[in-house]
Amino acid sequence: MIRRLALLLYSLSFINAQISLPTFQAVHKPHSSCSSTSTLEVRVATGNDDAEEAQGGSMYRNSSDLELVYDTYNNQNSQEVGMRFLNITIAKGTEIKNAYIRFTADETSSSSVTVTIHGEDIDDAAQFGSNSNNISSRTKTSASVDWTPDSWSSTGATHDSPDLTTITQEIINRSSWSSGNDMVFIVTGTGTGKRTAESYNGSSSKAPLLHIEYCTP
Ligand SMILES: [Ca+2]
Ligand SMILES: [Ca+2]
Ligand SMILES: [Ca+2]
Repeated sequence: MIRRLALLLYSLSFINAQISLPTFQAVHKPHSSCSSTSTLEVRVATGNDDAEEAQGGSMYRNSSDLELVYDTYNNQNSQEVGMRFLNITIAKGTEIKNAYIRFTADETSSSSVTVTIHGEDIDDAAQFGSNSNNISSRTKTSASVDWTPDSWSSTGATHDSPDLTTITQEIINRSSWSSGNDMVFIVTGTGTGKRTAESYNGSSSKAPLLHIEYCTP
């Protein structure tokens, strides 16, 4: 009886090994398509490529800074902030390895704040217009990333968003995405905290910078 049980267990473990081997290989598929990575960095390049939309919907495209996201100025209050990056020369479906937006502090702030970053779910994002709700009316990606920034304690210091790979990948994977299209990211939030970043209008050389690392075939 014991011998039969041992045999049974032995055959079960053999079958198990036969079954589990291909599964193991499928899970640990080597990334042979990604022999090296390339980096693309694109900074906001015109005044209307970064913008704030007031809680009431009015557009403010030439502000010298981008409050992420609460701004008492002119009752902007809980803003939606948009940034558009031109000429993203990455082919459709390319595997994204890392992505973030680098902000430069225009003012210091340590208030408690959490913001949410989405992309615009579109093939080729348009420049921000002056019509009401020009940012909030855009379709956002399913992917989003929450960000609770550390204190910004000196002006001119740079601060990177968390990894935005999921958002970037969703846009790059769109069926009609093509290399050279333009990409928009949108920052929203709740509460009355903020971090104040440079805009293009405040300092063109310190405007938000999109950094993407992607697989080179
Ligand atoms: Ca602007
Ligand atoms: Ca300012
Ligand atoms: Ca502003």
